[in-house]
Amino acid sequence: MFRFKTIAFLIVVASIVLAACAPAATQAPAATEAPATAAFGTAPCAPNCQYSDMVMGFLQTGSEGGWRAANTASYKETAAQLGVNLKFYDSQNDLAKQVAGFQQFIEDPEVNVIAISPLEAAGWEQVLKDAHDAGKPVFLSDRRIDGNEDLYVTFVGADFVEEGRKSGTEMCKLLEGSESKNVWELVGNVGSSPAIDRGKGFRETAAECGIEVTKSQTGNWSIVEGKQVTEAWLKESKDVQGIFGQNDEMAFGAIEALKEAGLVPAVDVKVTSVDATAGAFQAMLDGTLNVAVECNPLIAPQVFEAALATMNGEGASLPKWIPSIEGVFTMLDPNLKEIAAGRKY
Ligand code: GYE
Repeated sequence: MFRFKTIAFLIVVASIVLAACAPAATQAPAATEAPATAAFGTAPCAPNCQYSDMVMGFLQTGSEGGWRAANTASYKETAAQLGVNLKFYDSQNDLAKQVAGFQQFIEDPEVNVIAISPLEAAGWEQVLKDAHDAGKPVFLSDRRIDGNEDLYVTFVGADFVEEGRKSGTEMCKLLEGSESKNVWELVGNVGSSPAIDRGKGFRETAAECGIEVTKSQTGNWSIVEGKQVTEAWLKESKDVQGIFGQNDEMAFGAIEALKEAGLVPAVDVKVTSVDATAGAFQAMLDGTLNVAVECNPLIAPQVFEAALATMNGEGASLPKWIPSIEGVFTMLDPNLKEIAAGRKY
């Protein structure tokens, strides 16, 4: 009797000890809890994906000027530095080619993230849905699109409306005291978000000082077309006090046309541009361009960072817009030469 009690006592003690040591029985999840699904775009290597695991398909607009060249270099150089496998697609400023390239990357088994600088803002719904259905996260680079923001992870780029507002504010300062304030606008490619938004922002602040946009036409971001459009306008009328170039190249074209028409750019007719590439600094130092509103092309590091975070399961916590940092430069800036010397683009 005494021994059983001892054994029984020992068994009780043993079971208590064993219970303490045994791994907690995995509580079957309560019926209501859905299994934790990985955030969209999470890659198999998560949560320890490295840049060397990334194969990015990047759809560039084309090669329309200094800003675009700096943006393309930002992608190629940063990818090389980080060890990203970058598949670079040049859309040659052709929307149909850009859509075809996008579908190519959706079907390419190697590509695990897609970035695009959309030529136009509208018409991307179906392609983005296809990428989403294929499990490929999409990042908007430099230009936004109209439509359902759930179909892309984030937009890395500038506030183009604000760039337009800054241009309007600077043109107001330049035309202060001027009897007439007729301004001609050289617009980017029709349908693109920078063209739409810069025009909108410019009109907002320009109206505050009574500026009238009396002529507006696309110059497709190009120096040649910027010159041709301005030449044609100057044949019709010389009643212009300011020219708003939506990018540096079109403003350079206008400056040439003004000179050939016997007008002094930045004096007889004030000229402002957007981008602030090296060429714009030279024009300001030469005294032919009054103001350059910056648009930063060196955004690739932020796009790669967002893509890696997404591959590691953090896509859902990224903001829908990652803004780029930008300033305003004028030909009156006493340190312009030093600033120009320190610029990367
Ligand atoms: O201003 C212009 C380029 O999308 C912000 O495109 C970019 C614009 C830039 O062609 O120079």
